[in-house]
Amino acid sequence: DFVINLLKHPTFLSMGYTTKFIDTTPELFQFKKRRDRGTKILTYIADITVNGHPETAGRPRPAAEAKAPRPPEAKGAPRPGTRQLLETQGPKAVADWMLGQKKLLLTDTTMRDGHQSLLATRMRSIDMIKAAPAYAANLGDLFSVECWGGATFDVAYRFLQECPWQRLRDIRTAMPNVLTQMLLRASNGVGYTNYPDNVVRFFVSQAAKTGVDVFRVFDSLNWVENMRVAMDAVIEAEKICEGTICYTGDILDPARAKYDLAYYVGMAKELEAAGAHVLGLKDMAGLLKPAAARALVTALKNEVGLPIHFHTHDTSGIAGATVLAAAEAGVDAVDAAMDAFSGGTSQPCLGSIVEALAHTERDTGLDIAAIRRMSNYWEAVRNQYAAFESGTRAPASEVYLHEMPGGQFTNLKAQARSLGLEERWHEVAQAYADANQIFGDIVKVTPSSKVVGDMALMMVAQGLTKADVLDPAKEMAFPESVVDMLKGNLGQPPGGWPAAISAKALKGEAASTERPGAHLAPVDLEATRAKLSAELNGYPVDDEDLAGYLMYPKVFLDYMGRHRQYGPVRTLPTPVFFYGMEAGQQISAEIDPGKTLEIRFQTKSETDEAGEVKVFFELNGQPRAVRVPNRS
Ligand code: BTN
Ligand code: 3PY
Ligand code: ZN
Repeated sequence: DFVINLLKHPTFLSMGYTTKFIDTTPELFQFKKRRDRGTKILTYIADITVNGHPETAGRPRPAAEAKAPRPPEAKGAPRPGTRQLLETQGPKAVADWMLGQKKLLLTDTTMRDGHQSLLATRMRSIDMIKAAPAYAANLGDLFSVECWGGATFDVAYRFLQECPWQRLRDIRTAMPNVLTQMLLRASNGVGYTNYPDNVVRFFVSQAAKTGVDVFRVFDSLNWVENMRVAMDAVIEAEKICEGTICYTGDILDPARAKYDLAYYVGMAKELEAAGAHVLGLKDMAGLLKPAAARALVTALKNEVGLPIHFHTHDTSGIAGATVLAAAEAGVDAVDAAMDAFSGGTSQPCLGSIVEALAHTERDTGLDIAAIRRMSNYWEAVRNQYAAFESGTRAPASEVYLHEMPGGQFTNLKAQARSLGLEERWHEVAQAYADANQIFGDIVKVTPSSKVVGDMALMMVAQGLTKADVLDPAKEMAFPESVVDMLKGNLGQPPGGWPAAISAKALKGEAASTERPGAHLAPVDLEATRAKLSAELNGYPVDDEDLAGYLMYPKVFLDYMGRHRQYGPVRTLPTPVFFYGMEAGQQISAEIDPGKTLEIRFQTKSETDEAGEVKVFFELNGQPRAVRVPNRS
């Protein structure tokens, strides 16, 4: 009959997948679909309530008395900001505006690097989107809000069961006046490997359409040649191209002459010639010391005509001083994280930078009271993610030894723990430094940093010294990522790869010195879309889905499979997403604008003979029960 036909209809079968169907689905389907999504979301809550979330098992729990985060009130309508300047006059006008003023401009990194560096990238979209109206209304003088890219893209699909594109769209809608900023790993997109040129172009074009305004583009070996495809795509989309230098070594240390002042000035000129609108200076590990910042920023301001945007990490505890030195030397913009998400492996403290510069030539003009209110919200948000805290308690000058990026530090620590090497962390740090020297002293940032980390863990696990690794007579199996990098698949470092380690790891296999994208065949986008759609029972694959799949095929498919089972779980409050519900608790989940589910958890049964638990809810006042397996 009609209902059966409807259920078998390919469009209906596929509906469970999408998060965008209100735009595309005829009214006819609305009722059935809504009920269906209700059941899915109850199934998720029931499963987590009975079995717990695999990601928080055995981890510290948020304090029982922790307050629910309440975003600050948005005071008044948003005033036109940097976004309107970009929209009306284009990227060059934004760059000129940056150069033409004395204020130190600030980017807030809380929604990207802040939680990537402190909470293993686990912040959920709902916690960001709730803050966005207050940013628009009260903090419209920020230069930009970094809220996309880096590791957030795959973590959203992989661990948070949500669509990264939807996050971007929602933030953009709720914050229409401040520039949104993303971190793009050039030819590595938001992944760990070089993608074909047409995939990089497709990804950038879609990111621009969905809502990214500023693209910070870097290459993990500082190879400008390998940045051009991504930079050109940003320029073509008429968005702001922040061509970026990754900082490593120490320009003031004669023993690290490979990366001296002349090296950075030379790279800056290459980026300027490649069409960058803004020059990014990305100190991903927090190695730039105050005196070096003064020298570097002064030289860059003298030698290139672009505004300079400085990014650092506070792992050593001294990043605030570096920011102030850079500001004195005339840097145009800097990154900082809202107080509650600052310090340690994250960015320096935004509120303190604002205070330090108040009533000086570089006064930021930002409303410090608005910053405090926003940070209070972020403090309550952070409390919900206790399971993902790294436990790092103090600044560490050891960062100048190992040079690990802030975003990698806690990850590598967790990897070391899982290999039983947690007690030997300081050996891992030394091995990381040794592995860097084995590769000829390279820039370490995603994905090159992961390769150095893999090598370091292998050295500690197998008790290998740098001399052992370099000894041609000593046999060993190198990590796959090391072999891949030495083959040239991430590109070329300055001076090329050292001959000795290449010969040993590649065992005579040839290495390429070409740009990897030059010999990667273009992907047939329409054929891929058709194949993916077929694999998903006819689900209409749009450009965002396709771009996500092209970056991470398996991660995307797994996400879609879980989405079909659990529905729009991104709308659940964070404590419910990670811990389920308490008997008698009631929550609201806004599954579409204006369409809210009222969910009350009543009770659950004992586990039956089939190993299942029956979980009783009220959904919008109606009793509902779902059964889930007891896997605990
Ligand atoms: C993951 O893939 O590890 C995280 C995504 C959530 C998986 C869901 S959570 C409810 C259910 N229980 C599990 O053990 N996996 C799924
Ligand atoms: C990333 O690529 O995710 C980074 O944060 C690099 O610093
Ligand atoms: Zn960073």
